[in-house]
Amino acid sequence: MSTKIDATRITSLIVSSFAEDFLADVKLDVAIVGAGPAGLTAARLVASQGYKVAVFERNLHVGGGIWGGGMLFPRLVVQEEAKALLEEVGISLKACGEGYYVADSVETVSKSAAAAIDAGAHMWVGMTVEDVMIDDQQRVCGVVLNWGAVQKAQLHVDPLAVQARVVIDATGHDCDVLRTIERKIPGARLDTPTGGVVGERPMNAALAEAQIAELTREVYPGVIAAGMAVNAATGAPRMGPIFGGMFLSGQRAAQIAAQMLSP
Ligand code: 48F
Repeated sequence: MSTKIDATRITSLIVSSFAEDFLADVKLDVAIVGAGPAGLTAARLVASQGYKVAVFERNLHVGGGIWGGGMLFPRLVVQEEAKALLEEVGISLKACGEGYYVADSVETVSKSAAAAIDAGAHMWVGMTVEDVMIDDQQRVCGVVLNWGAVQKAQLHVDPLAVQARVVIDATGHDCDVLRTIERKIPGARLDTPTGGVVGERPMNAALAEAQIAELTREVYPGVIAAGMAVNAATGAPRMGPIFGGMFLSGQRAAQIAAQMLSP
């Protein structure tokens, strides 16, 4: 039997499928903001434990800073400590000696995203988290979403809210969720050296990679910071195109989220 193509049937399939899936995500265990290496790794590892996880990414594509590698050379370097996290999703690594490995950016994004989806995480692209929801104790209990295109066009459009027991700020250098909390919750104290967003320091790859998994933590009640977001929040240095720390931070964020969710 051949399919009879009907444009309005296509429209209704797109709208009804979107509505059905989005409504299923209005109450989540974990909302992950940002689909870079830290967010994708956290998504895979929390979803694989059976939790309901969604990733919200403001761009129409996932992968964050992986695509551009170092200065648009689409390659990334990882160190021995992170090797297993890439290999377990099938990413081929070229061993370069002294504990260095090189991965292809396109393969890394594709396989990291596919593995997160296969583990049960839902991906929402083109959606910006523009605010958080708080409860009466000022704990973050969800994210507030708008279309990335609405934000870019600066349209006056009210957002929609999604409840989450845990939010992971994996927004990279921006640490957008934490900056929103700092700006909008009077008296909010973040678990950082200053109680606020310190801002990332200049590059020190060795120090940044050594610290990042350890720094990954619940920075504000209900919010874990992971990846570059935790470095930016706590005043740690940037590391450039060595990415192992991002995967390790995503792994740590998933462990902390599971602890926060366990009864
Ligand atoms: O920047 P990104 O890849 O963050 P990461 O996982 O990894 C950092 C590395 O890529 C690189 C590095 C490695 O050494 O330093 O920079 O910490 O991914 C962050 C994602 O978050 C999205 C953004 O588009 C990107 O894809 N994002 C940022 N703010 C928002 C957001 C927001 N408010 N709502 C939704 N997505």
